[in-house]
Amino acid sequence: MVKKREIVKGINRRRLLGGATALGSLAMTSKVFSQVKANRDNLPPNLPEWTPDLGPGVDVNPYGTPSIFEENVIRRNVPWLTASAESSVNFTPLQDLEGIITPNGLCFERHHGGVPEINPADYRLMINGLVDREMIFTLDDLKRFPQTNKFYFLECAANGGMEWKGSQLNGCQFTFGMVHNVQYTGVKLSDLLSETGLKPKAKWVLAEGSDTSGMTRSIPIEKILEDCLIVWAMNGEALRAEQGYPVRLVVPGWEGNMWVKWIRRLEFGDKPYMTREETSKYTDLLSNGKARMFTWVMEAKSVVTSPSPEKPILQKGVHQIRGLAWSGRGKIKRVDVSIDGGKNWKTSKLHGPVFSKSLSRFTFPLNWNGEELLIQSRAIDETGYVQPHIHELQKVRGLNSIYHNNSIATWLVNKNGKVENVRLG
Ligand SMILES: Nc1nc2c(c(=O)[nH]1)N[C@H]1C(S)=C(S)[C@@H](COP(=O)(O)O)O[C@H]1N2
Ligand SMILES: [Mo]
Repeated sequence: MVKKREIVKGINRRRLLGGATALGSLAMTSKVFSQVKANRDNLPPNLPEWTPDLGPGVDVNPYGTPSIFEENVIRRNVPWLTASAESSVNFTPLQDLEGIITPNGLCFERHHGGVPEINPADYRLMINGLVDREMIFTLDDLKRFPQTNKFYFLECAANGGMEWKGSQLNGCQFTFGMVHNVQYTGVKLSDLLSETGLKPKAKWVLAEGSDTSGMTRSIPIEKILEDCLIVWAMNGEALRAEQGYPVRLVVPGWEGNMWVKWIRRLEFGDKPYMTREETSKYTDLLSNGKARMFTWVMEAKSVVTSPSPEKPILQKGVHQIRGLAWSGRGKIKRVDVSIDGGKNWKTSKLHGPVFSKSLSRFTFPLNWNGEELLIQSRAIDETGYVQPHIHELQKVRGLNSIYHNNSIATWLVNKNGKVENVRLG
């Protein structure tokens, strides 16, 4: 491998030349197999070429970025899925992540009307309606309350929606990547409400964003008082602009659409507000022509992140099946793994820490001799709920649904080690 330095926008990046360019352009599955060839001069017992190299020094990259060799680990979108880049979605590269934390730069984004740029000095949160005292808080006001630090997953209700009728997208990223899991820092909404007081008639909240989409959702008061947060930080730093800077709502375990970003107002009322997002959108059309609505909870779900369409098996022998599981009802209790399409199940190893309403990591050892496999995972949460088969969901909801597809996926491992997303009959 030939290596040279060049200055790109003041950042010294190590560029790969020749045979290694496949790594940079490694778009999706077709190129996963182009392995980078090692430069023999760098291998033992030789002194590798990087040893005498002092590197660019500490001032070159004041906000750190991943190694250039990781430039394939990025959010990606599906161009045909949405109308424009402003009203769009991209996906978390789950297949490349370890542990349970999603790095801030890799959290999938879903915007219905672009990303506003909000100067925190101009930020205000208004609380009005059926409260004793209507109030307006600055960001600094919010930070004077006792703070809480919590790990939660956020999953879009449409995650896996394209797979409802059959397998469509051949990637772990595109079929499961509308989920992320970060540590939030903020204030409990119940603490803010101890300042404003609540009228006995207050039963619902309207949460309103300040972006162009006019994002508004109704949330029942029980949920608001149970565990909803107003947050300003994720994974130890300020929220990213695309995740709602400077302040967003956190609705643990419930569909992502309710987690209003760039939140400007909470209005308390005595009934649901029946906004567009909970009547025409985020409802499921059933086969009898009626629609399910207010389907808030994200039920237990899991995914094998490796092997997966993006992570083929490269050699025979021992490997670790790795994956993630989560439930909007609480903690994951167990994850089962099958390598024969669900005929036989074995219990995987669940890695701590296991938080409530957070992603959890599981692994399962696999000794592969080059045979075909049908790999599946099945999550069970602390309430005893078992992740269903797609046919169980279709029986209840018909074939027109998009949202809340938490069914078991199947990865077909071919004899050459390549992996495909398939639907079993
Ligand atoms: N103000 C506002 N809040 C919003 C949205 C939006 O477009 N505007 N999108 C919602 C949807 S549909 C989802 S899935 C989540 C996505 O959060 P993320 O971009 O941090 O992943 O934010 C929700 N909150
Ligand atoms: Mo969403």
